[in-house]
Amino acid sequence: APHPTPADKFSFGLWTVGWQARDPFGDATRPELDAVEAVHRLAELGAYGITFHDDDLIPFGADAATRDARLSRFRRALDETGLVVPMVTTNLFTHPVFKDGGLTSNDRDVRRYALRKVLRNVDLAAELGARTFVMWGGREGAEYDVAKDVRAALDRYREAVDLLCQYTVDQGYDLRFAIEPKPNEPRGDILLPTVGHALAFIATLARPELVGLNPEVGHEQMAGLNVTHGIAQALWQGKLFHLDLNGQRGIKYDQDLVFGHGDLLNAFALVDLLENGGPGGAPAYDGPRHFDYKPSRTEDSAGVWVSAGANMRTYLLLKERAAAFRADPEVIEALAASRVGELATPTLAPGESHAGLLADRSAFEEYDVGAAATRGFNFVRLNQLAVEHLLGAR
Ligand code: 3MF
Ligand code: MG
Ligand code: MG
Ligand code: MG
Repeated sequence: APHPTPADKFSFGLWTVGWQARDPFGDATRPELDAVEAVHRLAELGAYGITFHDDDLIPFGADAATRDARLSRFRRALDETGLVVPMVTTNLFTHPVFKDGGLTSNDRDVRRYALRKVLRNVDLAAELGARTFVMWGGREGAEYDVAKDVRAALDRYREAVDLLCQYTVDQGYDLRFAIEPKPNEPRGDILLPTVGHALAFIATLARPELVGLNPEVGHEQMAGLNVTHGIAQALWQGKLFHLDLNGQRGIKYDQDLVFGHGDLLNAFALVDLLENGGPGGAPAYDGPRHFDYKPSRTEDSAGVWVSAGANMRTYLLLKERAAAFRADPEVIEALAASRVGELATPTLAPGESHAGLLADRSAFEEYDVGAAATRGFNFVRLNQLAVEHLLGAR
C-alpha cells in the first residue's frame, strides 16, 4: 500500500488527534496530548502540516509567559520535524462567553471581544507562515427563531469579515479567509449552514477575493447534501481555499469518522475530483489535504495514531483507485457511451445568438424527440465500473 510523504500535503488539526473523547454523555477516555508529541508523531507518519485553534495550543486566558513558552516549544518541534502550519483558526465556541456566538452574539461587547480574539490569532497565523485562516462559526446561530434577527446577524458577520480582510491588507499579510459551513451542532441552527449559503454570503463582502471556503465532508452530509457536488461548485467559483476531510454516515450528529469510513463511493468521487478533475486530468486542487476527524472514543492512545494513519492511507488508496479507473480503456469507452465529455461542449455554436438557435430547425421543428427520449445514458454500467475499481476487482 502507498506510504504518505510530505509531498502528499496531508495535514491534521491539533484538536483531532488531541481529542480526549469527552462527549455530551461521557468523560474523557484518553489523557491529554502534548502538542510537541503531536508534531513528532504526525511527522513520523508522513504528514506535512499541523493546524490549530488558538486555544488548542495556548490555554484560554494564559498569561504572557505561558503563551510564549507554549509557542516556543511548538516552534522548536516544527523546526525539528519540518512540519508546517498551513492553516490557523480561532476558537469562538468553547468558552461560555461565546454561548450565543462570537461575531454574531446579541451582546455587542461579546462581539468586540470575539473580534479582538480573532485579530490576535490572525497575527499569530501570519507569524507562523499560514496562508489560510479558517472561520467555523459553530456558535453563530440559534435554537429559537424569535431570539435571533438573522438579517442583523448576517450584517454583523459581514462587518466582522470585512474588518478582518481590511486588517490583513493593512498589515500586508499573505493570508486568505476560508468560511467553514455547518448546518447545526452545537447550535440548533448555524448561520451559513451549507457551501451554497456561504458562497452567496461571500459575494456580498467588501473584498470577496480574500474569502473562500473550507468545506467539511461530514458537514455537507449532515445537511443531506452531496459534498462532492458542493466542492465541485466551490472549485468552479474559485473558492476552494482549504477543506476538511472526514467521514459521516447520514443525517445525524457530527461523527467526524476517518475519511472514507462514511460514504466511501462519494469519497472516491471526491478524491477523483481533487486529483484528476483539473484541466487535462491534472489535480483540481493543490492545497493541503486536511483531516478534521475524531479518533473514536473507544480507541486508546495507540489507536489515535492508527486512526490518523488510516485517513492518509485511505486517501492514497482512493487516489490509486481513481487513477486506475481513469486509465481503464473500458471506463474510457463507458464514459463516451454515457456522453460525459459532451457536457463540456457549449450548447450554442461559436458566436451563435438566440436568433441562430431560433433559426435552427434541426433543434426543434425537425428534432426527433421520440428517438432521443428512447436512448439510454448507460450510467449504471459506468458506476458499476467505478464500484469495481473501488473494490479492487479490476
Ligand atoms: C466542528 C469543526 C471545527 C472546525 C474548526 C476549524 C472543531 O464541526 O469542524 O472543528 O473545523 O473549528 O476551524
Ligand atoms: Mg466538523
Ligand atoms: Mg464534522
Ligand atoms: Mg471542520
